[in-house]
Amino acid sequence: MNISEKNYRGKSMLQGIKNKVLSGRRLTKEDAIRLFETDDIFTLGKLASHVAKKKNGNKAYFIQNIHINPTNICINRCKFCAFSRSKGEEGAYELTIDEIIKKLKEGQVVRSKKQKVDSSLPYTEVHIVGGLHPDWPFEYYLEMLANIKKSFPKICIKAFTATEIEYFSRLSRKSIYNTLLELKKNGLDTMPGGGAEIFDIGVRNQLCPEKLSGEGWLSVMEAAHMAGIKTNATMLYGHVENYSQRVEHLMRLRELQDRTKGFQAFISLAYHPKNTEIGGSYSSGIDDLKTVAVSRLVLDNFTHIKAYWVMLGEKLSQLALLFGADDIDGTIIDEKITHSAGALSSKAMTAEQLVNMIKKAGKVPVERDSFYKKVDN
Ligand code: V47
Repeated sequence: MNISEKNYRGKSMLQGIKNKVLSGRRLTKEDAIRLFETDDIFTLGKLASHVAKKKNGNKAYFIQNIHINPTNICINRCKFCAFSRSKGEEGAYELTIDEIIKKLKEGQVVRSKKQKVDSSLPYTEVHIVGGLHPDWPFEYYLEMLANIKKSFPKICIKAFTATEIEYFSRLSRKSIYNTLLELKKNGLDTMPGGGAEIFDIGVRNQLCPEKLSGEGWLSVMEAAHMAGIKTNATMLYGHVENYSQRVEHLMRLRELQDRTKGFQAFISLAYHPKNTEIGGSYSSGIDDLKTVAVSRLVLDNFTHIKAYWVMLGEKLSQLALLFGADDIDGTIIDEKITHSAGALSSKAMTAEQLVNMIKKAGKVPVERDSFYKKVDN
């Protein structure tokens, strides 16, 4: 590496970007690519941490939540997904509504024994996503929401990716907007950010040709925001994409957020390769930290950047709190999607473990609800 190349990748290349960040100016696509290309990970982390502190002080959020995946049967067989099965294939499953309620009640027993919380409110949030089931009618999902709300009136239901919503609108023969309103009427409170993957058409054709397009994902999210439903946003990285495609993805999210202000948090999802059709390798720790930091710097109109401990691992997500993240997600209870693809993290964490992780990173733990309001236990 010659001197000018070293400068390009090292400290001096970041000086202009540093000035922009410190004076609150918006980063361009070229700036963001440079940040990904830098070797100066410490300056990058410090800059991202500066922005995170401006937005959220020294706080780091977590939530007491549970993940439920009603079925892994899916008509789309995305090549990066190790969770989905075709109907009739070994390992395929589908839960009845009673089984879903039972799972929520089982979690309630575990938690109330250990933590002595109000037994009517085992978690503050249930996160529900699943495959696109070939036979379930739209009404099944409405019934699912309504029954959960009836059994647990205080729980917040964060459910269904944009991909599922678009599928439901085909099942119900309603517009996306009316489909969302119907779901909301039956108990849908917020939506997770899954299914975004990488918006670039070329990458999407390699990874998930049958899936809703990037444009489609963005327009479902826009409709959700118009319907008064807050959502998250994600980006799946570390498979076949390049930095430019990652940055373009972030730019598209930033542009939509400028218009709707409906995104609550952004989560970069580290690709896990085990048991998937495309295979490949795990992302490096440096790439994970860079991706968190660049997201924090580019998404200047997002209040929260989540370091999802399931995908980053407990130790790296703790470090990500010093690289621009302000949230590590939650207790989860039984994570299936990433663990099918070889996650090395545990499947669940207690609130005590999350608090401990945050404190040891020098941050102030704040238990939040689905809308980032502080929860007092
Ligand atoms: O939609 C699938 C991704 C997502 C793999 O909004 C994979 O708060 C890595 O969206 N390796 C589900 N990722 C997870 C998700 C999520 C998680 C936590 C919080 C929130 C939130 C959202 O996981 C899928 C897909 O994009 N995924 N397979 C894999 N092999």
